[in-house]
Amino acid sequence: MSDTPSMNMLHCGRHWLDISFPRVMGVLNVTPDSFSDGGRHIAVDDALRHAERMLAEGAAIIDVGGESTRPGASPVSPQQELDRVAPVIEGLVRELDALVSVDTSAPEVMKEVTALGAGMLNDVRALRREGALQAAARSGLPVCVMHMIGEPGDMQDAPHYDQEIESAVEQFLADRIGACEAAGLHRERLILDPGFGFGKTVEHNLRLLNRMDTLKRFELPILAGMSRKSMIGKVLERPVEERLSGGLALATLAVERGARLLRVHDVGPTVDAANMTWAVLQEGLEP
Ligand code: 9MG
Repeated sequence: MSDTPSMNMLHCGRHWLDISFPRVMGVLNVTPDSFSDGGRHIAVDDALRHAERMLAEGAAIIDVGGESTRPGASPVSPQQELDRVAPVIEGLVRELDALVSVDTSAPEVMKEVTALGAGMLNDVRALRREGALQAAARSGLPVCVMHMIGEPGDMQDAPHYDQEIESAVEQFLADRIGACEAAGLHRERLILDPGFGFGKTVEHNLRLLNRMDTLKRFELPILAGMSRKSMIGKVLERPVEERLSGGLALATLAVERGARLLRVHDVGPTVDAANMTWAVLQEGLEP
C-alpha cells in the first residue's frame, strides 16, 4: 500500500480508521449457535460484553455477522439477519461508540445497518448479490470484498482452479474492483480479502498466504481472516479451541505479506503479534 496519508485513513461513517499500521477486527457472531441459552435479551447483552472485552484488548473494529458463513451453512433471509444484528449494532454504537463492520451480502441489510450507524460493510460474496453493488455504493462506507467460489453450503466440495490460486484470486478481485467502480463505488472505499477457507483446500490456503503480497499491486488495504480456521486444524491436527498459536503465526505472516486488517477471535494476543511484527518491519518501537 502507498504511504500517502490519505491512503492510510479509512472514512468509516462517524469514525476515521488509521491503517498506517496493522489493525485488528474482532469477530462477533450473532448466529443462533453463538447465543447463550438465557434468551434474546441476555444474548444481546452477552454480545455487547464480549465486544467490550475485544475493544479493551485493542480491537479497532467489531465485525458483526448474523449469517453463518461456515462450510456447510445454509443462507438466512435478510429479515432474520436484521433481527439478529440490529439490536447488537444499536448497542455497540450507543453504549460503546464502536466502529462496527457488518458481515452481510444482503442489500436490504446493508441499507438498514448503515442507518443504524455501522461504519464498514464486509461481504464474503464481494457484492455479487442482486442490488448489493448499488446498496454498498449508496452507503458511503468502506467495503471489504472477498474472494470465494461457490456458496458456504457447497464451497468446500472439492474446490478446483484451472490456474494457480493466487492468479485466480487476483483476477477475481480485479473484476470486482471494476464492477464496484462501474457502480459508483469508488476505489478508495475498497478493502480486498483473499478469502482464506472459502472454496479452498488447505494447500490453496497455504500457497495463497505465502504469495499474498501479489495483491499489493492493487494499492488497496488487504484484510486477512484465518483465525481458528480449519487450515490450522489440518496442519497442526488441533481442535478449534487449540488453534491460537497457529493463528498467531498466520497473523504474523499476513502482516509481513501486506495485510493491514486482521479478522480474528483472539484479539489481545493478535494485537501483540501484529504490533511486534510491525515493529520489526519498521525497525522501530512504536506500532
Ligand atoms: C465473515 N467471515 C468469515 N471469515 C472471513 C474472512 O476470512 N474474511 C472476511 N472478510 N469475512 C469473513
